[in-house]
Amino acid sequence: MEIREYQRLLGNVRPTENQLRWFDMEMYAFLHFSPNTYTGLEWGLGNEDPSLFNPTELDCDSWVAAIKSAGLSGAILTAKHHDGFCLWQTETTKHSMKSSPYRNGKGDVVRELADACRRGGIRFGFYLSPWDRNSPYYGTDAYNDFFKAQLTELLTGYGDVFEVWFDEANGEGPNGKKQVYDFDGYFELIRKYQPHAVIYNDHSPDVRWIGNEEGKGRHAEWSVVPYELCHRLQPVPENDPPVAGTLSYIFNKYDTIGDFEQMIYSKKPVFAPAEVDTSLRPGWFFHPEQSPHSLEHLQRVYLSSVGRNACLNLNIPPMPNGRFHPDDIERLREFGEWVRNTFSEEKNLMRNAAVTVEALSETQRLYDIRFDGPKKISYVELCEDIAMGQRVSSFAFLKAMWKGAVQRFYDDTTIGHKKICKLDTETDDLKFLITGARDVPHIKSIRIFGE
Ligand code: FUL
Repeated sequence: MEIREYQRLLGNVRPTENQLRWFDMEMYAFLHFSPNTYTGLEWGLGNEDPSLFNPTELDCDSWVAAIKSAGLSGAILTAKHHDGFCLWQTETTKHSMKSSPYRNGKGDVVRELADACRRGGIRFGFYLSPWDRNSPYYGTDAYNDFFKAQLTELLTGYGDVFEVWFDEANGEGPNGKKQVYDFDGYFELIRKYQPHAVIYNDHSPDVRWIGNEEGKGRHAEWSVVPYELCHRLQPVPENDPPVAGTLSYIFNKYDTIGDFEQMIYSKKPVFAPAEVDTSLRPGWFFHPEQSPHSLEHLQRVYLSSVGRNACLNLNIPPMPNGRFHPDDIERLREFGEWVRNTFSEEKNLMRNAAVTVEALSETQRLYDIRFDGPKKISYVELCEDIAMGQRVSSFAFLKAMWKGAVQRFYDDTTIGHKKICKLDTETDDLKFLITGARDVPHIKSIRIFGE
């Protein structure tokens, strides 16, 4: 296949409806809550006494209020972490709320959160750890049935689910054995009971890991990546290889997984966008000696996730009493305020700009944006119409100078669902130049923020 033709093919790999809906959520909360909250561990051992788990002041409506103040649009709770303790009324094990003093063994944190999310108008999702350090079945075939029974309870008993989160930590179980997970079987149950949910997994067909837990996105973030990363979806069709080769050496952590130079070795490109998961505090679980990250840190994370063609899954760890720490509540509020103020429609300079678009070639465009006077520009937010595929591979900003001269002062790579560029410049005539694209570029919106 000709290089140009293969580029066009890559630029036309389309997202599913579920992925488009997920992308538009942009930011949601992660909630790590388990016996670890009481023991100070990050990975529980599985032999914790269930009576430790007793969030006497639990109030999921207050969680939802704090989550909404940060502008987050959903919440994903650790229904079960690696220690195996279940935060719902499961029939599968006694290592659960049934053995906790909370509400005399009748408590159900999953239900309290799912109901609070519905009341507050945000979406609900759950994390269910395949690695289970408590289950006696772990390391045997029976474990996959046990896990599927847990999954089925969560998928059928708590209303709509927007995302199911599986990590791939796979250590020893109580019998010292490792488990071979039946991910195909797990995915099938999710499709059956929650057809509108996306699945997060290191190798997921829907949403993949960004490759680090520090809140950092890639400089060039392509949603279209080698199928070989998401190999559990279905076998690669033998007679359908755009370009033959193997990508077994490429993993989510690589910076270049979606670049053309990598994609030419893939047997099949797929649309599998990235999620940035990171914590408001250094740990995933609450530790009294830790503090929330600074507002500046959260701003950088926002620009590096939502602003780089990914969604942000921001962890907020509840305290042992079941409340968020007041410092966390305050930081979330400040962050939400910053996003709302900085990217407010009122500050969008495009509202009073005159724009012309010129097609320089099939894949190159020049947008000339003229304001009614010199403007200080802090950020430009670009969105592609990714329903058609992700296409732009390089772009630049230029500004008009004295006597018709033009200065090129900013160069970048991909756009995708959303790209936020920090400019810090002043001009009355900004030029947005698309220098490369995999197929005809479709820009859905341009917003320019400043004064
Ligand atoms: C990892 C887990 O091992 C951590 O404990 C945490 O849950 C993180 C989000 O995923 O794989």
